[in-house]
Amino acid sequence: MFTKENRIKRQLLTGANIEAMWCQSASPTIVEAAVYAGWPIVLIDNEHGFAGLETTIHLVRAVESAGGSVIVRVPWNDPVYLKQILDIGVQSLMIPMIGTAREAAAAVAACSYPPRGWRGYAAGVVRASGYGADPGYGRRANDELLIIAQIEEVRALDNISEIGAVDGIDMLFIGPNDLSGSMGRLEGLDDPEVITAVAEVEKKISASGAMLGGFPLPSTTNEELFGKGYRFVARHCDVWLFRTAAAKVAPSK
Ligand code: 3PY
Ligand code: MG
Repeated sequence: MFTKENRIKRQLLTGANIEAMWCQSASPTIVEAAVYAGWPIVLIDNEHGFAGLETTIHLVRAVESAGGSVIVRVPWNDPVYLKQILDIGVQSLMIPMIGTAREAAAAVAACSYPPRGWRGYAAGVVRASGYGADPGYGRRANDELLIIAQIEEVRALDNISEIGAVDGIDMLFIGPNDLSGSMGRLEGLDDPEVITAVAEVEKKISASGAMLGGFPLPSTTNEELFGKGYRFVARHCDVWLFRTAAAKVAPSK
């Protein structure tokens, strides 16, 4: 019988740290190749990547066919898009720009079947249940969710402990690019004030009870971040890897 457990959530709960490659390209071929190249987790970016819902389903199939798992960053904390992404079988979600506990709770409710939330129900026919092949999907779906809220605005900084305490929020992921922008220092990832702010956010998240994740500052290595208690780091991106590799062999260097 078809059953699908959230392998990424299991890994994190058993204490393993994870890394993922961002997918901006919307290319099923590239994400499939990434898994075969040793990236079992692909972070499909629907916020800044090109893929919408109908392409994302092909990206998910490509990653899964190679034996990998996906996290999808949705464009916004939008209950309509969240339920559609869940119905195509995505269990691990990253939601940008969460600034308050109320917004975090709304995200959890949008992703959860009643009584925890108000996700619309079509479990008998959606891809998430194997089009009905898994009659237990509706009962288990809430437990298999991994919800990652991004902390990336000044307005969130005083609310981190409340956001991290929201039932159903598993991880808080720092977005230093948007955080620097909201501080009036866009592209200032080397700015001492941005570096200090990120360090303060790291401390607050670690004290909140939620897991800590993030996109590294240029001055830090992934190993340093894991040493500081990060559980998830996503640094490399498919189109950047391709561009840098292509530039090395380009005829006009
Ligand atoms: C940010 O830095 O703003 C992010 O969202 C992570 O890429
Ligand atoms: Mg961001």
